[in-house]
Amino acid sequence: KNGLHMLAVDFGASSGRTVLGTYNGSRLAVEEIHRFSNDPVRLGGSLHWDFLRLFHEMLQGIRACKPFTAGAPASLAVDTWGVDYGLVDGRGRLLGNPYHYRDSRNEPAMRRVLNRIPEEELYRRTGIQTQSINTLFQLEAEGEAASQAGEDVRMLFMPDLFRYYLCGEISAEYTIASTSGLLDPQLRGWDEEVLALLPHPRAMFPSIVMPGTTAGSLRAALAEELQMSSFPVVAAASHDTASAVVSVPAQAGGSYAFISCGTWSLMGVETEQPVITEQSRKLAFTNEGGADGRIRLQKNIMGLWLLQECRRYWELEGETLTFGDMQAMAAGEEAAAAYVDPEDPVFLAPGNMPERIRSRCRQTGQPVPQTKSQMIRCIVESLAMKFSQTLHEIEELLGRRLDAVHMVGGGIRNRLLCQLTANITGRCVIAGPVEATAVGSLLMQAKARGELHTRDEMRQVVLASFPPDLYSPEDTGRWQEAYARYRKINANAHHSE
Ligand code: LRH
Repeated sequence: KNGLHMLAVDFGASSGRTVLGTYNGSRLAVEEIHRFSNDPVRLGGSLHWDFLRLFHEMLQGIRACKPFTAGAPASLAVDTWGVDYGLVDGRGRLLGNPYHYRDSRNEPAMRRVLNRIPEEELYRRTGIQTQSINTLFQLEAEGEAASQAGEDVRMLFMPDLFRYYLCGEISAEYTIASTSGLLDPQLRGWDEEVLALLPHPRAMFPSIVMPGTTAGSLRAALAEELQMSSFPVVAAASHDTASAVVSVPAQAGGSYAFISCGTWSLMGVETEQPVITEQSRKLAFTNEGGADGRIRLQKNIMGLWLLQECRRYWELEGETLTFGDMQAMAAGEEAAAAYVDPEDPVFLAPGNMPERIRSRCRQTGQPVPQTKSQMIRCIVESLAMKFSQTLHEIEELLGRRLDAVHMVGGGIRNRLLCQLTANITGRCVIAGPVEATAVGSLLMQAKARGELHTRDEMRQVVLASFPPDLYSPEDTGRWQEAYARYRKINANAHHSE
């Protein structure tokens, strides 16, 4: 195919993929050329990412593009999930295996930090919702050991780490750095006073680069190993969620909330400036960075993790279900039986998810899901309920009503989730693209090359290339009643801790 060939390497918390994009000046065609699972490894009591395996899979993905591109791609960019990082010493050696944000070390570290700075003040400075996974708390958990590792040690967020080993450039890309809880959201740079809460040397934190800049080119040794000529490596919006938001095909002037649906559900709006108020803190909204210096005012909702973890648990018990099976099972199940709060931190760690959900239902005096179908139905409806609640909260923070909900990412394959979201919010749901994160990466790479300039241009490309699916609200009266019940059951179910 003729056009500009670019590679998006997208690492999610449960799987990774390499997507080849071909841009012909008005449309973008995407093709997944390599896909692999991302399996966390428990080692000596800690939970880690298998960085070397992920790096290997990335190289496999680059290799796999050769037949399509007749040589090297025009550029490549890597994005990953948020908050995690690796430490690299002055000689370029990776110090240890990066920790998984679901490791249990973070919870006590969070409490230690909050003893040094009141939560209100930390939120006022950073605008980031207090979650144990935040890089700030992870670095605290790292403790003295890391600070003694030497003055030349650098902390690199996951996509920065991949980029460093690809092209040798050391920097912190803005959107991924914005997930850390270490930035001043107004300045869009490191918050010196927050960094000073940690024992780590200041020099550990590299300078910040804005998304859409070319970082360097593929290291000669890798080019040789891949038998390819070298090519530019771009720092796109390297936080997967920021990248997904780039591809939302909003109409000009439309007012909407986005939901990026993957392992997590990230729901929010883009704003020109951070929204940091007592109310936004209480409602646990976070202010992360967007692709063009805008702010993603959003909420990190536990998302399809609840289903993924049930599925993994059932597989261990001997029954393997596909996500298609699970969707069909939920669709045939009776509606509005029981709800949990998908924001409850009790669901964060890996483990026996079905039992945790049953126990929450028991504690709140609801019918306890007995069968797998009932369990799946409970999760999918709870998510849609949470989306509706979050929509109302966003409208409260902004002081205006939003017309539509854009859902993007792999989770929109769950059509029941999309339809329920329309029914419960009473708004039209516009779903697509499925490969939102990769599409966002490819658009930002085209921008780095000067092929695309504005967000509007990018939206035109997305609309022309990936026509979205529309879901209109149905049965709204009945769902309003169910929503009122959900609100009553989960009112302060965990905020009251
Ligand atoms: C989703 C995501 C989300 C959070 C979480 C840790 O993949 O990036 O935005 O940062 O991972």
